[in-house]
Amino acid sequence: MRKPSKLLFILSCLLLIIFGAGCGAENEAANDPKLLLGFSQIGAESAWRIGNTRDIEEQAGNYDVSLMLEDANQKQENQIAAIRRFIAYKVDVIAFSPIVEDGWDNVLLEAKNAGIPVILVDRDISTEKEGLTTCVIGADFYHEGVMAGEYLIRKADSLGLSQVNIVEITGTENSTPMRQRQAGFMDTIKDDKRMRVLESIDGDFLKSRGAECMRSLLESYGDKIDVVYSHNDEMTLGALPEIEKAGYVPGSDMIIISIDAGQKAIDVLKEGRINCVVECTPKLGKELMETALKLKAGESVDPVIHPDEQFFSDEQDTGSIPPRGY
Ligand code: GYE
Repeated sequence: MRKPSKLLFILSCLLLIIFGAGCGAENEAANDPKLLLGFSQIGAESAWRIGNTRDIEEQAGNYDVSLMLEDANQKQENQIAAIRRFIAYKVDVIAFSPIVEDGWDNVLLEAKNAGIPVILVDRDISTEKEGLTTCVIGADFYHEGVMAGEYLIRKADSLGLSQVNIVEITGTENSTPMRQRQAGFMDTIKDDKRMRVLESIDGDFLKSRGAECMRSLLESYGDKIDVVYSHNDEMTLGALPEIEKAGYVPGSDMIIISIDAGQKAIDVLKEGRINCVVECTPKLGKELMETALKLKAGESVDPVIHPDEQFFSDEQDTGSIPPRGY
């Protein structure tokens, strides 16, 4: 009696070890994400940015990517500190949206020395050094500026204007969208003799700054202003009430051109108080996850990935524009 029960005990232990270990491995696989991604977001300055963060979180879930998300509260030093934490944590891939273009060399060299690939999301950097980043996933901001300029030329033609006085409210100084949206627009209108830029003023992509800038532009130029070209919806939405308070009707007394095409600006376009909104999609999460997974697998990736973008304007039936989702 004693021998068989001991044998049974040993057999049960063996079975437990074999199956137990098997189950453990399965559980581990189920809980083990495919990749650990550190992402430093700029902040929450606009509907665009909030939509971008939401999309990245959703897509991380869809692709089984474990996301370490850090919000830099609009400060470059916070982004640099976040990247250092990602390096210390030994994430598989680092991604970040650089608030400005300069000043990243040191921290990116640290990431490179740690062997962690870096993806730029939304905005680009400027550097003399080779191989600090793998790719940039973001809009073609130059083309957005071109679309805004081309719209203005068509609008001036259709209204038969002989002189067009423009004020420009720009995004964060030294950021890629600010530089490129300005360059694309200016290059497009520069040979048109009717166009004159009265002033470009820094609105930092913020609604409150958009209002302040517009107040100061109205004080300086008043009814000389024919066109307000604003680098994002938030600043445009800040500027519009100021224009109205000063007694002008935006959309007819002044041509209003904006960028982003979030839902609020599209609603105002439908009311006729904005004339043109160039699209900039915040939905970069899918490309980000796919690119990060490729990098982890040691595959090569495209150095520049631009989403397709369009524009919306009073030249079309604005009633049929579908919901924007941000
Ligand atoms: O247009 C603006 C945001 O970098 C494209 O940043 C982005 C810009 C966007 O705050 O609304």
